[in-house]
Amino acid sequence: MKVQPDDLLLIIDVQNDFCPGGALAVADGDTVVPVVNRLAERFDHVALTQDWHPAGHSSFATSHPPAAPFSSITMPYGPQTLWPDHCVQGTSGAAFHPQLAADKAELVIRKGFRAAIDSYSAFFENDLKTPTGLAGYLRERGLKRIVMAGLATDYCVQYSALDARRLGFETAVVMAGCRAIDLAGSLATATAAMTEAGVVLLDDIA
Ligand code: VGL
Ligand code: ZN
Repeated sequence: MKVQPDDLLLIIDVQNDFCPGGALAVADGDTVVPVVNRLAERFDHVALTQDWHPAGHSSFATSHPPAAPFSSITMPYGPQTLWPDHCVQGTSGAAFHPQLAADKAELVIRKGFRAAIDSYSAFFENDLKTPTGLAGYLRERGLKRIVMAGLATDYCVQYSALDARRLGFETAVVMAGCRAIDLAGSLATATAAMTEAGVVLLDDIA
């Protein structure tokens, strides 16, 4: 893939809580940092997402005793996996990885800040209809193609990529810059769903 001036690199949730030692650590999550930093040098437009939950968020298992982390419940908007408390607003776990080249980003989209609803996608919350504003930003700025990388492949990256396709954006995911949570085969399901939706899965961008 040749990077064009009106492409956006969207770096998903490269935050301390998704890296080793964090509250919802993704295996080798920190290894995406040098990859996404290298990608960021190639793009004229870079945006970041930041998972940003209030304490006591409804996606936390601790809000639904005695439910265990990684179990699933039904919320008014559908099934919801329950997570360990993570990315609580203002905590060091919610901060970007210290080596992430965040300065170049022209936009930071925070998501999951409504107590009653989770948000995996950079575009819509998990009710699939409350928008974050990212699509409007992209349209107003004339950015038509989105290249994504970050954490986690099978959750926030996947849902962001599927929504981007649904909204009509050309969408690619750079797999070298992603790592997965992989709950019960969720990585294989995610890559199949993304391919089916027309998301281009790239190994890397040289
Ligand atoms: C994520 C689970 C809960 C992600 C965020 O960034 O993939 N996963 N919150
Ligand atoms: Zn979250």
